[in-house]
Amino acid sequence: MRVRSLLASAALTGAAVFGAVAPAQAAPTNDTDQDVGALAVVHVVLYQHGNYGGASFTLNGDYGCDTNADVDWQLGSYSSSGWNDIVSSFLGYSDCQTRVWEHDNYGGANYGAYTNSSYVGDAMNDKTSSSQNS
Ligand SMILES: [Ca+2]
Ligand SMILES: [Ca+2]
Repeated sequence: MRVRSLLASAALTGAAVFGAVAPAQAAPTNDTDQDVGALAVVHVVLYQHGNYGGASFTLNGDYGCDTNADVDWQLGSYSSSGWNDIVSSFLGYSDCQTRVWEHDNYGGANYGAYTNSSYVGDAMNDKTSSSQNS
């Protein structure tokens, strides 16, 4: 029940964020805000516990990541989705690697970028507030 309501809330938030992007900017450019919820191409699934356990939070978009190290997709705050300071592991998809950040808007300590991580480490456990996919 808790997971279901989190995802529903995330989908609504993501739709609002995505709707703000003009169609002309929807081409595969860098630093594009991610959609959240179970839609489109999955970039990364973040998990509440280590080893991909507990509740999950999915970030996605209309297309995947390219093969360059620069940032393709990002989400500057997890707060509106209810996922601030929860993430302990993640699984990447669509050629995306993930870097998680301690604070909103890619501030503080960071971990990554990795395709998968069964545990983000003691320094970043339950601290992720924003993330970037490259
Ligand atoms: Ca956790
Ligand atoms: Ca944090």
